[in-house]
Amino acid sequence: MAQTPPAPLAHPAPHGGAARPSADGVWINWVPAAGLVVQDVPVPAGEPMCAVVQDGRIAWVGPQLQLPLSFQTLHRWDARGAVATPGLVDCHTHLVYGGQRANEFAMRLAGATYEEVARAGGGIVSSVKATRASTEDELFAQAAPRLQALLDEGVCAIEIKSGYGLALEHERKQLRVARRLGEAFGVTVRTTFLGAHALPPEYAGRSQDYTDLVCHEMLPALAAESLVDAVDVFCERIAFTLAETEQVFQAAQRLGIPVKLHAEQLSDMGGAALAARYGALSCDHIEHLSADGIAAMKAAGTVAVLLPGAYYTLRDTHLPPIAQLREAGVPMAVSTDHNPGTSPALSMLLMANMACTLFRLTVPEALAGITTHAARALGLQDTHGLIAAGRPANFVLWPVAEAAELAYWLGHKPACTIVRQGRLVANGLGVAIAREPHGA
Ligand code: DI6
Ligand code: FE
Repeated sequence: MAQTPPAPLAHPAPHGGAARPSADGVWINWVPAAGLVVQDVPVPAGEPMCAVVQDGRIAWVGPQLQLPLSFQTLHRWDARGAVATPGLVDCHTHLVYGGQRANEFAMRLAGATYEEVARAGGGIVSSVKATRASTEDELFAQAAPRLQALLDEGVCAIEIKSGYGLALEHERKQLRVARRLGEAFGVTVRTTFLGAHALPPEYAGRSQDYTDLVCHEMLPALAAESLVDAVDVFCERIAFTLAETEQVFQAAQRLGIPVKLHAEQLSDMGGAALAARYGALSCDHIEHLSADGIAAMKAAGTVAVLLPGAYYTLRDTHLPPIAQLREAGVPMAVSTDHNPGTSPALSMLLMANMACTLFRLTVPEALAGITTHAARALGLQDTHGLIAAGRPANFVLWPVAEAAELAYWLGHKPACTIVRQGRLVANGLGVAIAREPHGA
């Protein structure tokens, strides 16, 4: 199939990135959120912590009083007792799309179900029309403020899926916009190819033909352009069958690309067990996940990604099997699932709140869910999701008295101080350089 060679990616950087000041120095006087900080020496309870940032990476983390001599002369940033978390990780989003779907929100309020809206020609396919009709620059301009809203709340890594193009050139457009957003905003973006999201109208009744196109043309072409960090499928009655899902996974495997799955959202399709057999990074939604699915995920080290925004928006009542996941020791991540149909959510803290209130996660589980486990769901467990030596400096200082406040407030965006990719990108706390020794 003849393709116009893609133009080189543009690199406009009006949104931060290298223009922001370096965060190098010693960050003193903060309190770690439990379990999210790996210190280099043991820390007596209540002792203020400090982290050394050098060349944009964390060089050392530990109690302030034990700061190694070699770092004593670096300048200091005084966090004045703020609570620190790693940079948040939003591990499941459909952030790049044309238009919006408030009309469907109204239809559902009038009684239509998500499946009915989809079968009536709304749903994903209506976003496909708007996405196909948009240029790369238009998609960038529409997604930018959404990304900014997430970044303002401390997101330092984000997954962005395709899946509203459903044809090579339009899927490419979405993935290129995702990459450009990462570069322009100075944030880690992991792209996921979700060509198997819905059957495009021109393939109506020809599901196998479209699956073949996804496997044999779209995925190999986009992978060759380095646009695909992972491959996802919507495995569902209204989307792709288990057999079609496996074909896509096989295509990903041939290219050495990791997989993840929209699994058991509306029904138990056996998708999680299949995904686990392919060593999936994550199975997402999983409201209808079975005991077999849980066991397979545990054995494969697959992360369970909980999406309370979609559960809430669809007014779902079938809870994911949280107690069983917890008992099995399957890591649980929490994400926005930002998309125009089922989760127009733009706050990770709100998702943490909903994960607690709707799904009964504990606060530490929810906070690990939006950091450590979310990083694992993207294969970023060695670089993101923990404050630890050797990693790029991505952390957030919060103006709260205790970490539980991060999941407690509803719809409040605390003015935080954010270090992203080693740069001070927001400073709501007004952290200033303090030159006194030991932050006295
Ligand atoms: N599951 C979802 O929650 C979104 N996609 C998916 O596979 C919904 C996408 C949409 O309605 O636009
Ligand atoms: Fe989704």
